[in-house]
Amino acid sequence: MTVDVNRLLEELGVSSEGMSGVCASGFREASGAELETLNPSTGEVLGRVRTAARADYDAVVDHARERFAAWRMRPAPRRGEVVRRLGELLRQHKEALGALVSLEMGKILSEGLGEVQEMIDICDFAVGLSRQLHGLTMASERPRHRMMEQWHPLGTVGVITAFNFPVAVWAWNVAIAAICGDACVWKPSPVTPLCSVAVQRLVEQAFAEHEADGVLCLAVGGAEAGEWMADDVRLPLVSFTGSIPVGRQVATRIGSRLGRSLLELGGNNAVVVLDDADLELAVRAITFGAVGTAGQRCTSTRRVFAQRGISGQLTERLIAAYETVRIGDPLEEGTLMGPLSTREAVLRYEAALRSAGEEGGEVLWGGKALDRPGFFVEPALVWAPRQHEFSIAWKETFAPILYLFDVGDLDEAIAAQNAVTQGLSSAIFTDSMRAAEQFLSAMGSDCGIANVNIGTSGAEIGGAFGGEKETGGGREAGSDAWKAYMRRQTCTINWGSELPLAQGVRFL
Ligand code: UN1
Repeated sequence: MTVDVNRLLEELGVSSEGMSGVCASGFREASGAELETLNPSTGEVLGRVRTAARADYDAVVDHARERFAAWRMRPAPRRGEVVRRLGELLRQHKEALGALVSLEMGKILSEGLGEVQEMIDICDFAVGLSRQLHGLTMASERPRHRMMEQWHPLGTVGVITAFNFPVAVWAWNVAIAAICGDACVWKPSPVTPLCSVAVQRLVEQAFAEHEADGVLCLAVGGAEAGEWMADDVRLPLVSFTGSIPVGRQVATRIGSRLGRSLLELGGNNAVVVLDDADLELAVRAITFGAVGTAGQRCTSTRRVFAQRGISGQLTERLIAAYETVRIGDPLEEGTLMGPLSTREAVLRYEAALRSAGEEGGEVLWGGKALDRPGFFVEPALVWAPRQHEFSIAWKETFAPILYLFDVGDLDEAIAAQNAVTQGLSSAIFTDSMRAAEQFLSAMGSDCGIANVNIGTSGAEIGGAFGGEKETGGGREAGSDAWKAYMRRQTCTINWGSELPLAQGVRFL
């Protein structure tokens, strides 16, 4: 299907003429090197975006910091009104933005639209939350004293996002940070700059209408711009979504200046399938988890631990499901798997499958790059030997490769699942209440997300999203994840006429 990128950009308010001149932020033209973005379905150039040079980046951060001074004094429910407007604009432009995500990132249209829906949902959530940034009142041990905590805006937040969710992860961070009273500077992935420019145009419209322009800024750039942010003492918090190796570097740099980091790094997510599982559900969930988004979600299913009684049947049914997966143009109706995002990703896919073969894995389905333009591969199902003898399964390969392991029982499955260094998402398929509860218990899954009878990917925004161990420990989106974007202040007020000291200390 031919979708004209210029038409999409125009619908989103971005003039294609100006593309080479954008975009540090609305108020300033960028002057850094030009970035080429490719259509992963064809390998052809989709557009060019000028990156922020160091001077542009510095000006953008200073600008956002100036705007923060006023923004933090706007009452939170009034800040919510601006985010509500952004949500309305996203609703209006859902089709065009969803299609642009599909075109530039390569996920199928229904997932592109789903990603924009996730943005709309988090805006709605943030609007409600803007009236609920509650603190506690604590009982003071001293007479005629009151203790309370309050939450204040933190400052200007750096948000570094990945190519695989080029717009939704930004929204999780920024919709919440904005109602919390923070200003933000966004550095998107250099693989998907057009998506970020389009979102920034909608942001500028919503925020200008409410006299809040410049609160949310954009600085397009590559790894170097990420380092500027990590080292930048003007940014009290940097939220980073990306790989574990890069996250380690980012966290180390932020840590050395004693800044705060919010990390959402890789996963190596497993599904446990017990003998009593509803295989219909398990097969659909595993196929979506492993093949959906071409295996490029941090929540993608990478490992399956199947109990021996059903492992043969499960494997057969997975092969049958994989046979029906149509690979192709992500914008075409009926396609279930688009391309990988880059040529390098195809090489990493091939290298992982070579290692799997060398270590005794057997490819049961797929496993080859497609001989056509663009970065297409087949989804791969790999029968794997024991996990501790199969080192490739300990790493996250951002591609549709699924390793299938046999296990004897639930304890063995949980131990194998938890053995890896990542800890993002996990799932169990069982009809046994006891097994499900054990999986969710303190001796169960060690991941930030643990599901029963649904897969590892596709979390809703209402929960806190993130994971343990090398996944980085950060939590974004719903629940009380907003606290990461604010500073907590504990206040004790003496309304009496004496000065009793705490802990019974006597002095003077
Ligand atoms: C990511 O891959 O970085 O749970 C985020 C999911 C999506 C978000 C994934 N809601 O799969």
